Amino acid sequence: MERTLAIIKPDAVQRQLVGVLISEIEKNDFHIAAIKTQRLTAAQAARFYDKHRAKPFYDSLVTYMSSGQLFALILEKPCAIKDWRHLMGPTNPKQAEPGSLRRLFAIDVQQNSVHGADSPQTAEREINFFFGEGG
Ligand code: DAT
Ligand code: MG
Repeated sequence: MERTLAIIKPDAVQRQLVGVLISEIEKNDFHIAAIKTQRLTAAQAARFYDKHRAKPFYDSLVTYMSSGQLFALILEKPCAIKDWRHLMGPTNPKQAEPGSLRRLFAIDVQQNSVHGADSPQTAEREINFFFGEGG
């Protein structure tokens, strides 16, 4: 069984889409192994997205990700990492296929409603970020 880290981002929480998104997660046969709600500080959001620090959108991304409550989840399924990325759709909702979560719910490329780890290494790092010691 593979594990991945998912986030229901502040734009989705703010629009009361948590239940709908969890319903999609369950319909697609992911097991929710853990879930927590948290509001990141700007410093925590900056650390979470550290690999994007040179990008032009980094400061705006950090402000947005620390702007409100989010939900972090550990999802379990065979091929959880790939399957969750597929269900989310690409980063930019305009490029997402119908039925993908970002196509259905995202506001724009930044406020794109959901996050998913992109590799086994990232999944372990991000699970540890939210659910590890001191998380
Ligand atoms: P993903 O969330 O699909 O893994 P990413 O890791 O490339 O995408 O980027 C992380 C987040 O940064 C993304 O969910 C939203 C934001 N972002 C990415 N590209 C952006 C852009 N061109 N303009 C604004 N925000 C962007
Ligand atoms: Mg990414």
